[in-house]
Amino acid sequence: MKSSPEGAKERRHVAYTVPKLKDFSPAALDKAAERLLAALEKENAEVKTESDWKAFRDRWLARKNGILTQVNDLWLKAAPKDAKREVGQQVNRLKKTVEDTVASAEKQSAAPVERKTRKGQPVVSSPAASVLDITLPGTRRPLGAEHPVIKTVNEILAVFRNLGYSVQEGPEIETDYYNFESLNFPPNHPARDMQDTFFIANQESKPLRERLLLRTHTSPVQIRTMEKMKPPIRIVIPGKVHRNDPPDASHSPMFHQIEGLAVDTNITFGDLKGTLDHAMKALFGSSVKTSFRPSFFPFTEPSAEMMVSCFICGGSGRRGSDPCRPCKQTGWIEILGCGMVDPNVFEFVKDNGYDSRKVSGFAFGMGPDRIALLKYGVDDLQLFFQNDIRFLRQFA
Ligand code: 2U9
Repeated sequence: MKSSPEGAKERRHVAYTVPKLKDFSPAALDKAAERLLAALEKENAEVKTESDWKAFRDRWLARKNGILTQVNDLWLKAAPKDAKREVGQQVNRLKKTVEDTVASAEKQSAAPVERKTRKGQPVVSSPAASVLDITLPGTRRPLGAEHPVIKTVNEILAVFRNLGYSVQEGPEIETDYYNFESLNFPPNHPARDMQDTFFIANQESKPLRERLLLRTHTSPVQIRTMEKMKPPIRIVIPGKVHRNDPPDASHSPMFHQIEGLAVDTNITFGDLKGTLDHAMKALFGSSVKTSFRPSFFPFTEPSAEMMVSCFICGGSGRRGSDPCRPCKQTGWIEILGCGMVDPNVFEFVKDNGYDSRKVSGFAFGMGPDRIALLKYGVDDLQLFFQNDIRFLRQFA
């Protein structure tokens, strides 16, 4: 109720009063009810502040001389016997409407309560918030779930934690030194092209090894860890990595890796095979077999690729009468690359006890996105990164 003088002038000339009824016919009653409800709507719209609301409420609901009380007296009590029931129903309907209108008017009239946010800015909230109607349904916040790739990463990390490995992580934006040079990729060595990535701009003024890029593998974290921790170490390193590859069903400019490193006195290739064979049985079931075939990586010598017997077709290469697509009917799935740490790599951390005459180590690297594709029978890597809840919630 705007307390400005002109509002008063405007309301004064149209204030509604409850008329005495002479004609109690349904039509006359409807007419009278209509006029009353019109006045109610009009006055309700004028309720702006709390005090407006109080005046509005009292005018319509006051036990003594409120409009509803007058209606009771002038219409119901005054109605002849045969019209009592009809008038009674009409008056009850009006009563309900008036009470609901007054109640809801309170909500929009309530003056904003001055509440301070933690940062001290005023929070404008209506006291309606204070009279919380707990019967109202809450705003259901759908509980998210672990992303299938993260679920796979955590399953793999759990296997190595149980073997006494600690999880190390590091920066996605790396220097040329940690991502390439310290991992036996000399400056301008063609092997670098196998791991082309995204280079941070305007670095030309810096020495090459300090130039920043998006890491192409999590191996830099192993170097950073060996600079901090003396041998023996057993670490696994999960994380996002980047390659300058166009996205398709099996490639993405951003994907995940889990690498591992174990360095101690007299670590052998046998330790590598035993450790990975155990890990694969823990991950894919005790019946899976592992097989290693020679390979090459700049930071390991000798190097190998490790296959596991297909955990989808059991190694037969067939699923019933159909060919097993995940293992391309070979019965084997290539899971990771590995090898004995190249002594050249230890050169970069020899001051911290990594003397390749005294210690040796093995390392491995796998792509958990690809393992998740196989595990969940998904044939398009992009589905993992498009954030389509309809797809992702299947893995909840
Ligand atoms: C240090 C020493 C050795 C990490 C290794 C691999 C083999 C490997 C691939 C897995 C999936 C890359 O994303 S992928 O295609 N990685 O096959 N990674 S050995 O060797 C290291 C790392 C750090 C200090």
